[in-house]
Amino acid sequence: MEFYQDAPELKNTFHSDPLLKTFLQSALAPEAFKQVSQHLEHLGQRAVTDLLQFSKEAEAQPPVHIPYDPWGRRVDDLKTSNAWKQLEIAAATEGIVATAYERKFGDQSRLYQMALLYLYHPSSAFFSCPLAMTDGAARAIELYGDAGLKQNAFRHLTSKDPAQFWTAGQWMTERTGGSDISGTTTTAEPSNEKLNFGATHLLRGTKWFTSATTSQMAMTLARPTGAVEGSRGLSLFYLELRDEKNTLRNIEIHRLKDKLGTKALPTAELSLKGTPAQLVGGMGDGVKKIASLFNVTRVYNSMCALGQMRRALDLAQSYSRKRKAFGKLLIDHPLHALTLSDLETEFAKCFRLCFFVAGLLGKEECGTASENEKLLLRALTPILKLYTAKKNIAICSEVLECFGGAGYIEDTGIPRLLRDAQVLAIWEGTTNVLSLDMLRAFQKENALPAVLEYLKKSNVDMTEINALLAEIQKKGAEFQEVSARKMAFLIAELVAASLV
Ligand code: MFK
Repeated sequence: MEFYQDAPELKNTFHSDPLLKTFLQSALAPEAFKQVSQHLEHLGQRAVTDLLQFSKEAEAQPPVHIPYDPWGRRVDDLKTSNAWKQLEIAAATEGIVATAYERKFGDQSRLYQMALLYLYHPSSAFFSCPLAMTDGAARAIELYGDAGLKQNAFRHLTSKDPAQFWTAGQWMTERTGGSDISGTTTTAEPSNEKLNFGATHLLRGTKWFTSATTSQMAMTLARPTGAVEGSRGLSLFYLELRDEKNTLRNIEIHRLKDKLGTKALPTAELSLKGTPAQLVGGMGDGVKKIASLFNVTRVYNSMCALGQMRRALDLAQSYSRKRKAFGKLLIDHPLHALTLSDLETEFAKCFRLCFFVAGLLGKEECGTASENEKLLLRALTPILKLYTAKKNIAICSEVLECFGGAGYIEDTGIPRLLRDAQVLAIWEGTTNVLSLDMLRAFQKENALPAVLEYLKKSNVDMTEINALLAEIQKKGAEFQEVSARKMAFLIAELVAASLV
């Protein structure tokens, strides 16, 4: 009889994740744990049944940009698959964003919501990306929005009703830069005319990356008339992309980006041609205000990396129990077993870090964080994001290898893990930009003492970090900058060790 290899198998991703269960059991009150675990059990089942199927279908039917109607009128329609729409419906009904704002379990609601995201992401074909921006926009509106935004947009962003649910885009990147946004050329001209949805300005400019351009609203940066050059002159704006007839509001879509991965996610390049927009939180401080948004999306980025690591490892673990080589299962080869066990150790470090930071975020949002916890959150957010993104790439690459040649073949689904992993190290800030953001937190907000105090209390071995800090003290600012990345990884390792 001919030999055919059995495929790896996925089981309910909540049941098959002892780390998640144990963590939540220790972090939540018994009644909260009971309710949360029931929901996660349900989502864990969907993650290996209908959602998994939708994610495969969405990947197989990527979005299409239709610039003109048959008669030559500019329409800029973005067609997405039915599966992509189903993933949005599931996100709304499962409350992947809403759970964080219902705050049913007070400051522990973020843990619940992030656990949902962690299970949802690997079977979402990156619908998690629009959700990240949706959550970030909800947070920015909570902090800076007026009553109108809170009653309207915020209510949609945090709805569990698919008919009411909105997603948001975050449009920062222009041709001049994604990391350095000081060269933003989009202008905002005040308008005396009565505009829709409380819009105050008309925006003109080009946005180079706008993910989830099918979203109903976006937060963006623009330079109001008369504002200074550089990032100091930028303000934060809210806009609704389409009018009642579903026509884009003076927005022209140039094209969809042909990306390395995240193929189901519509990411467009577009021009704003007098697009109505509402100033959020008053004039100026645009970067600072949009930071409230990207600090949330950075935690999402890490949770997505974590979910993806888990999925990759689940597949490799299953395969190692189905695939035989040299007369025995892969898992019975000590070297293969050790490789998997080392990857699990790396995953576990990321898991602890992710949920630690999610816990701090929940406390900050609910006003229960101490001053030191706020500083810890500020410093650890970029550190977590850069660390988990890199670990995910390394784990996905190694898992691909665990499948041998099959891991290199598209229709096994394994190569997509690696392609998609790569975006997480870029999206919402590269490793170096985030390392420098950690330094910004140390310098501008004096967050280093809070980090050191936390580490000291945790009794981790601080020899290496103390030596690095002493060297920086001696050699000065330039050396501090080139050491930023090393320091970020070192702190990530120490905090992870403190959480064992
Ligand atoms: C999922 C699929 C995706 C599909 C494909 C997408 C591909 C990728 C597309 C992209 O382009 S992703 C890239 C997105 N870009 C970013 O995430 C931005 C990265 N850059 C940074 O984070 C820079 O550090 C930053 C733009 C913030 C630097 O800007 P500035 O203006 O030079 O910073 P500055 O002057 O230090 O900070 C201005 C204010 O904001 C300061 O406050 P003050 O006015 O009170 O002094 C800062 O403290 C504050 N700030 C900056 N970063 C902050 C922050 N506050 C809190 N948290 C932060 N992280």
